[in-house]
Order: sequence, then C-alpha cells, then structure tokens
Amino acid sequence: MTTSPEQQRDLYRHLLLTRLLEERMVSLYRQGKMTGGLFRCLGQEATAVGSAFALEEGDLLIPIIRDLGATLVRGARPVDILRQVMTKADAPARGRDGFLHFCLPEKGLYSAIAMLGTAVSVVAGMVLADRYLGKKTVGMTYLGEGGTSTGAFHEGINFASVQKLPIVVVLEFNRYSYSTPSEMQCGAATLADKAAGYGVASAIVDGNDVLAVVEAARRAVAWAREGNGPFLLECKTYRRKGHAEHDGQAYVDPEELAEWTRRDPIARFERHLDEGGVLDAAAREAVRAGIDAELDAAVAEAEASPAPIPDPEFRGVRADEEAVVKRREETFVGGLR
Ligand SMILES: Cc1ncc(C[n+]2csc(CCOP(=O)(O)OP(=O)(O)O)c2C)c(N)n1
Repeated sequence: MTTSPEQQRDLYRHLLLTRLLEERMVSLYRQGKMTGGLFRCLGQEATAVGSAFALEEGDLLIPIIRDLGATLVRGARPVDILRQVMTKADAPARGRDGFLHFCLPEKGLYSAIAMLGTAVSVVAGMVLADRYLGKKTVGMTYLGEGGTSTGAFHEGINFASVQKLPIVVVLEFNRYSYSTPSEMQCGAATLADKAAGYGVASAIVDGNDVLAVVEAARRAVAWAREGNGPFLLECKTYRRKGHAEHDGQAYVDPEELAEWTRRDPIARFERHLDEGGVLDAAAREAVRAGIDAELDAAVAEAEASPAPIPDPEFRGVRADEEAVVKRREETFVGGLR
C-alpha cells in the first residue's frame, strides 16, 4: 500500500506539529510554567508519527516518553497537551499529572507506563480482552533499547507470542538510554534479534525515513491483525537531546550529533516532498504558518486555564469517593472545602 500525496501532506503536518509543539514546551519549561520533566523527541519524530499512522480507528496505542508525534496522530489536541503539561484543572488528567499520563481512551490512546517494559503486557492484555469481545484490535506500544533490557519486556513479549496476540512493539533504537550507549545496553547485534527467541516476527527500518516507517508499520500491523502474533519493529533513529531538559548530554560526541543533525527526518522528508512535487516550499511555509497560529492560540488558552483547586483533587480517584469526602469533612471540620 503506497502513501498517497494527501497522506504525505498529512504526515508532514504531523511531523512539523510535533516539532513546533515541542519547541513551545521548551519555552514553557524554561519559564517554569511546565510541571515535571521534558523528554524531547527531537530527531525521532518520524518514528513515532510514521508508526502511529499505520493504525486504524479502534486500535490501541500506548506511547512512551518520546512519542509526542504518536499522541498527535491519534488525535490529541495541542491545547490539551499543553494544559496537561502545565497541570491545569481542565487538562485530561485535571491537573493531577503531566505529559507521561496524558490519555484519551475514546481515541484509543492510553497513557505511558513509567516502569519500562510493562506496557508490553498491558497492551497484550488489552487486545486479549478485545479478542474475547470478537474485535480485531491491534495494539501498538513503544520501547527504547533500555526498555528491552527489562524483565517485563521479555515476560510480556513471551506471553503475547504464546497467545498469538496482535501487538506491534516499536523499538526505538536511538543510541542512548539516559547516558548509556547502546553497545553497553544490548549484547545482541540488533534489538530485532530479540524477536527470534520468542518466535516473533521482526523488521528493521530507517526510523528517520517517515515513509519507510509508515510502510513497515503497515506490514507489521497487517501481520498482527491477520492473527500471526506480535511483531517487533526496530526503528533506527537518534536522540538529539539529552534524556530530559536537565541533561546536558556531555557524554555525546559532537561529531556524532552533527552527523545525525544532517540526517534530520523532517528536512529529509521536505526534500522528498519537493522532488515528488507533493508540497513545495511555499506550500510548506503555509503549513508552518497555520501550525504557528494554532499553537499561539493553544498556548494562550492553556496559560489562561485555571489551576486545579484542592477539592476536585479528591474526586475521580476512588469508587467510594462520596464516603471519603464525607469522612474528610467530618475529620477536618471547615477544612479545605
Ligand atoms: C524499569 C525501569 N527502570 C528505570 C527507569 C528510569 N528510566 C526512565 S527512562 C530511562 C531511560 C530509558 O532508555 P531507553 O529505554 O533506551 O529509551 P529512551 O529514553 O532512549 O527513549 C530510565 C532508565 C524506568 N522508568 N523503569
């Protein structure tokens, strides 16, 4: 299945939106307006955007920290993401949590799971439940090289293989796990090699080539949906920023960084769009201007959103919330309410 010119323009918009939204978050972070860490995906946008693009409506996705692009492809609105990272009362998590736990279940987008590797079992369980309901849902989740070193990853992929569950695990090979280089993380030549031990299919793709990622992910999704079991899709990419904004990445060779900057996935796709006559420089400028305007409005709206107040913090957490609120009132007469 080829990627039509219209789909290519859609991919481009999502790639650029991911980058420009992340730049807005950097600015908010530096102004002290963001809550929690900022884990950037600079240079990896094509992996997250391209893979999520292969899913269909009704499928499930559990991202991890570098998958802002996948979150946007699933239909998250920038204003909601900004409210979430600024822990505003009208954010999806109502100000209780930040980017990691952004989720929109109605769009098949679930929150990342902090314990690396665990998402494999969780997404496997979700599609197993859907199988009982007679649905052909595919679940997609993401892991870096570090994540594939956890016991949870191995248990999850083994279970999914035995049960022939339709999941696609996108392995984001981005050279570093925090400050640990890949050769100190994994003894196998590639992450995809790990699939063989579990009787699972795999492929390796250039994670900075968005069209190649989309096509490989579509094959992986089709394989899983047809009942052949899990698929590990290794995307070779590069983390151009430190683990998070506080990490100055002093352990990175500047030459290596410069080389991967030259391999930037967005600049590369722009050359392709030019050559194919799909979107010329002027049209791309118009896309950027539209995104800038959307983000100006989104930032202003999120900044104007109210901060959470203590009482609702108590709500939506427990099944017996009325009893808890009542007990709290009895204990703290005239307290926070
Ligand atoms: C089981 C577990 N161990 C450690 C951590 C802390 N931690 C969070 S992200 C991270 C680095 C992950 O590296 P990798 O999986 O390669 O992903 P990348 O950050 O490169 O995208 C670590 C050590 C964690 N969240 N879970």
